[in-house]
Amino acid sequence: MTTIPVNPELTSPLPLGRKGPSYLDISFTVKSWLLTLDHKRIAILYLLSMTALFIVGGAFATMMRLELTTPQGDFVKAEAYNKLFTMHGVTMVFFFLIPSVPATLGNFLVPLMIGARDLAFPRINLASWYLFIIGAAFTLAAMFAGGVDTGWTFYTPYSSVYSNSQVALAVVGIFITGFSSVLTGLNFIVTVHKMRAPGMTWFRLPLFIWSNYAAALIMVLGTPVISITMVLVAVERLFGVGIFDPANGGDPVLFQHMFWFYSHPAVYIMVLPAFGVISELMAAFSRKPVFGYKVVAFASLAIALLSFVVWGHHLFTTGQSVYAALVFSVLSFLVGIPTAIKVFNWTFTMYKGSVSLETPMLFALGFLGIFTLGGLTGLFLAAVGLDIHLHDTYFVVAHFHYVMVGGVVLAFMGGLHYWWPKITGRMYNEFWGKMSAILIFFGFNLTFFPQFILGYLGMPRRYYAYASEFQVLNILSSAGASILASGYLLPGIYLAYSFVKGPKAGDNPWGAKGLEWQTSSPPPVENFKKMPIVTEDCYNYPLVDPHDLQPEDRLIDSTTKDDDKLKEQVKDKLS
Ligand code: HEM
Ligand SMILES: [Cu+2]
Repeated sequence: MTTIPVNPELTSPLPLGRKGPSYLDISFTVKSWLLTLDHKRIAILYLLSMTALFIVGGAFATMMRLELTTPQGDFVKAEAYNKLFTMHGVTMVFFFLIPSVPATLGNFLVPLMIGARDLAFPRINLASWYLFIIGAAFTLAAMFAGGVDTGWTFYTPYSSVYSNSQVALAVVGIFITGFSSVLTGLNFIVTVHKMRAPGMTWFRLPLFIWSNYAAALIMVLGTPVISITMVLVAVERLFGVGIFDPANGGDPVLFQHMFWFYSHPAVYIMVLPAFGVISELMAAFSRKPVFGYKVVAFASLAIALLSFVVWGHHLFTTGQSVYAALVFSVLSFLVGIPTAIKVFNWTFTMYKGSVSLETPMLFALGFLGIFTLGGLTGLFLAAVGLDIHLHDTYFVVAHFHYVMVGGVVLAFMGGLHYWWPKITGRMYNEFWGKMSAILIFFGFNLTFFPQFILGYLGMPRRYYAYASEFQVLNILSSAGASILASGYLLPGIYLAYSFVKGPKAGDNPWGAKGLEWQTSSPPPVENFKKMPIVTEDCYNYPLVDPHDLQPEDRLIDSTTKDDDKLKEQVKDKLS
């Protein structure tokens, strides 16, 4: 078993980490944050910067939905609209969805969950954040310098030769951010291999770790491809070398192969860590081990591998050969198998469990419904014949928002609420949390479900104006978007309030399993005061009726100075 050299000072059995400052309290200067090597602080830096970028991307979306409430272009003209949807897509995909769960929750939790004191390479972790910020700065600069109008997919030769917008700046930004992603992936892989606490065998790893590990493999193997692709676009653009432009002897479809060879797996960089969050939530709020633990773990790896061989389903309408289309279609259907296994296993986890519907679980249930619909509509698109009809319509827009925004953001919100007391040491307001989950669920469906119908009826994507027969459904969609936006804004308010004034949370407010709940909230700098030793499988829940766990039980009387009393209190709550 792997053992880690432990500072003898840290092995003294301090009671529940009440002594010694937490990672938040140790020092609060700007310098201590910007130069921190602590994975927990770096996670917070990511959380703050990604929230800001999410707001930027959201502002563009608001303007698009405003434009689309009427059939004519009243609010912005065609060119401005092209820039809006491009910048919305670029910000959301490259700077929010891809890094979101791994860089925030993953960064915070991977070391804690495996009983390590940090990631394997803390300095590289900090460097990853700086690369992310520099990349984002370049791309934002492109927006302020006049915007980009190619769509987030940068299809050539338009992007490489003909567009006169700020493509070069934007692709440089994406190129730099790619390094951040590769370094984070490497850090996770090495950490999971090398830093597990004694007794933490591979098959005792929480499923959140398995899914982040699988996503890290994709990050490391796939990201260099998109980075090279972006360099090639810039080279053709700046130096006129014929790579993708047929007028110069290039091949525009080559770009699509390279782009989707990364960008399809990338959807699993987004969604696998989200799957991991859902596994943790299902176990904790059903108080049962995840049904079929090993199958779910291997399903993550299977998804990661299969994700690399289906990119051609984005090229069905490019004149690809019938045989290629057939193979890509069949392979795409295969990805559905491990994914469906996960959905079934989460559902079985709830069966005969003691399910309690706290905010994180509401988000998880919303995820299950929305993600399943998103995945099933992927099967429609993977069927070549249907895709010829649905390609480049709003059906595709609805599909990927169901999986990515519905799936990933709901899981992210569920995870953020679940681990919030651990991250901040304080409880959020349950009533407002539930309100947010409900608003997001209804707002989301009202926004995107009409788009399935619009696409099926033939409304093309990426247009600033449309035939007037599509107006009713578009108004519904815009109305839904404003409900959705309010659902996203709420947590910004009550979580910020909780951080300052929320009631103090206990070390394990949910009575959950997992090493992260065995240290204090918020954790000390070195994560654990005592080296944890793992003696049982994860999700080994004691048989307690969770309905006995009242909201007050989630809080510990922090005024008690008596450590033994505190220990008793925690024990009572856990047994
Ligand atoms: C698991 C999460 C998934 C995510 C995050 C995801 C994401 C996306 C995205 C971003 C697009 C739009 C690309 C564009 O802008 O053109 C897309 C399109 C597509 N997706 Fe998915 N997808 C997922 C699952 C699936 C599955 C399971 C399948 C097949 C079984 C699938 C099949 C397709 C196809 C065929 C298209 C192309 C449609 C077209 O452009 O005509 N997707 N997906
Ligand atoms: Cu794909």
